[in-house]
Amino acid sequence: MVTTILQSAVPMQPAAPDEGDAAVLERAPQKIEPPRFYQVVMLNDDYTPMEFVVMLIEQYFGKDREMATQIMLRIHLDGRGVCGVYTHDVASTKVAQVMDAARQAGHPLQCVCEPVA
Ligand code: TYC
Repeated sequence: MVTTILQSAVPMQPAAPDEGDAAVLERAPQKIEPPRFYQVVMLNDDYTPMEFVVMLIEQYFGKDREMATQIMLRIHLDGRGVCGVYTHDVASTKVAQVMDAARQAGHPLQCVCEPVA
Protein backbone atom coordinates (compact mmCIF):
# COMPACT_ATOMS: atom_id res chain seq x y z
CA MET A 1 0.00 0.00 0.00
CA VAL A 2 1.35 3.35 -1.04
CA THR A 3 0.51 4.98 2.27
CA THR A 4 2.51 2.46 4.20
CA ILE A 5 5.64 2.91 2.05
CA LEU A 6 5.48 6.69 2.25
CA GLN A 7 4.91 6.64 5.94
CA SER A 8 7.91 4.44 6.57
CA ALA A 9 10.25 6.34 4.20
CA VAL A 10 9.32 9.87 5.24
CA PRO A 11 8.05 10.46 8.74
CA MET A 12 4.81 12.42 8.36
CA GLN A 13 4.27 15.68 10.17
CA PRO A 14 0.75 16.58 11.04
CA ALA A 15 -0.31 19.09 8.39
CA ALA A 16 -1.00 22.63 9.43
CA PRO A 17 -4.69 23.49 8.93
CA ASP A 18 -4.07 25.39 5.68
CA GLU A 19 -1.47 23.13 4.10
CA GLY A 20 -1.46 19.61 2.74
CA ASP A 21 -3.90 18.97 -0.11
CA ALA A 22 -5.82 22.17 0.41
CA ALA A 23 -5.85 24.40 -2.66
CA VAL A 24 -6.28 28.13 -2.45
CA LEU A 25 -8.50 29.45 -5.23
CA GLU A 26 -7.72 32.96 -6.23
CA ARG A 27 -10.79 35.03 -6.93
CA ALA A 28 -10.94 36.03 -10.60
CA PRO A 29 -11.35 39.77 -11.03
CA GLN A 30 -15.11 40.31 -11.20
CA LYS A 31 -16.80 42.40 -13.82
CA ILE A 32 -19.67 44.00 -11.97
CA GLU A 33 -22.17 45.58 -14.29
CA PRO A 34 -24.50 48.26 -12.98
CA PRO A 35 -28.10 47.00 -12.72
CA ARG A 36 -30.08 47.50 -15.93
CA PHE A 37 -33.52 49.01 -16.03
CA TYR A 38 -36.29 48.38 -18.49
CA GLN A 39 -39.06 50.65 -19.62
CA VAL A 40 -42.53 49.38 -20.30
CA VAL A 41 -43.64 50.95 -23.57
CA MET A 42 -47.26 50.90 -24.71
CA LEU A 43 -48.02 51.11 -28.41
CA ASN A 44 -50.87 52.92 -30.08
CA ASP A 45 -53.55 51.18 -32.13
CA ASP A 46 -56.81 52.34 -33.69
CA TYR A 47 -59.16 50.12 -31.69
CA THR A 48 -58.37 50.03 -27.97
CA PRO A 49 -60.62 52.58 -26.20
CA MET A 50 -58.83 55.54 -24.61
CA GLU A 51 -60.66 54.99 -21.31
CA PHE A 52 -59.45 51.39 -21.17
CA VAL A 53 -55.82 52.46 -21.67
CA VAL A 54 -56.14 55.09 -18.93
CA MET A 55 -57.56 52.44 -16.59
CA LEU A 56 -54.63 50.06 -17.33
CA ILE A 57 -52.04 52.76 -16.71
CA GLU A 58 -53.68 53.64 -13.39
CA GLN A 59 -54.03 50.02 -12.34
CA TYR A 60 -50.67 48.55 -13.38
CA PHE A 61 -48.36 51.57 -13.28
CA GLY A 62 -49.68 53.33 -10.19
CA LYS A 63 -50.42 56.65 -11.91
CA ASP A 64 -53.25 58.94 -10.92
CA ARG A 65 -55.99 59.66 -13.43
CA GLU A 66 -54.45 62.89 -14.68
CA MET A 67 -50.99 61.40 -15.27
CA ALA A 68 -52.49 58.25 -16.81
CA THR A 69 -54.51 60.41 -19.22
CA GLN A 70 -51.39 62.37 -20.22
CA ILE A 71 -49.48 59.15 -20.91
CA MET A 72 -52.38 57.72 -22.90
CA LEU A 73 -52.59 60.89 -25.04
CA ARG A 74 -48.82 60.81 -25.60
CA ILE A 75 -49.15 57.22 -26.89
CA HIS A 76 -52.16 58.17 -29.03
CA LEU A 77 -50.31 61.11 -30.61
CA ASP A 78 -46.73 59.76 -30.82
CA GLY A 79 -47.47 56.09 -31.46
CA ARG A 80 -45.81 54.93 -28.23
CA GLY A 81 -45.15 56.02 -24.68
CA VAL A 82 -43.30 54.95 -21.54
CA CYS A 83 -45.58 53.83 -18.70
CA GLY A 84 -42.84 53.09 -16.16
CA VAL A 85 -39.24 51.95 -15.58
CA TYR A 86 -38.44 48.79 -13.59
CA THR A 87 -36.04 45.90 -13.17
CA HIS A 88 -36.36 43.28 -15.91
CA ASP A 89 -38.51 40.90 -13.84
CA VAL A 90 -41.00 43.56 -12.85
CA ALA A 91 -41.14 45.12 -16.33
CA SER A 92 -41.78 41.81 -18.10
CA THR A 93 -44.43 40.85 -15.53
CA LYS A 94 -46.24 44.13 -16.14
CA VAL A 95 -46.11 43.60 -19.91
CA ALA A 96 -47.68 40.15 -19.47
CA GLN A 97 -50.37 41.49 -17.10
CA VAL A 98 -51.30 44.39 -19.40
CA MET A 99 -51.43 42.17 -22.50
CA ASP A 100 -53.55 39.63 -20.59
CA ALA A 101 -56.01 42.28 -19.43
CA ALA A 102 -56.26 43.68 -22.98
CA ARG A 103 -56.91 40.24 -24.52
CA GLN A 104 -59.47 39.40 -21.83
CA ALA A 105 -61.31 42.57 -22.79
CA GLY A 106 -60.94 41.82 -26.52
CA HIS A 107 -58.60 44.72 -27.37
CA PRO A 108 -55.50 44.51 -29.60
CA LEU A 109 -53.30 46.69 -27.35
CA GLN A 110 -49.55 45.97 -27.57
CA CYS A 111 -47.03 46.56 -24.85
CA VAL A 112 -43.28 45.81 -24.81
CA CYS A 113 -40.35 46.18 -22.45
CA GLU A 114 -37.00 47.52 -23.61
CA PRO A 115 -33.68 48.33 -21.91
CA VAL A 116 -33.28 51.94 -20.88
CA ALA A 117 -30.47 53.43 -23.00
N1 TYC B 1 -55.68 55.29 -30.45
C1 TYC B 1 -56.70 54.75 -29.56
C2 TYC B 1 -58.04 55.37 -29.87
O1 TYC B 1 -58.13 56.37 -30.56
C3 TYC B 1 -56.36 55.01 -28.10
C4 TYC B 1 -55.14 54.31 -27.64
C5 TYC B 1 -54.22 54.97 -26.85
C6 TYC B 1 -54.91 52.99 -27.96
C7 TYC B 1 -53.07 54.33 -26.38
C8 TYC B 1 -53.78 52.31 -27.53
O2 TYC B 1 -51.75 52.35 -26.25
C9 TYC B 1 -52.87 52.99 -26.73
N2 TYC B 1 -59.11 54.76 -29.35
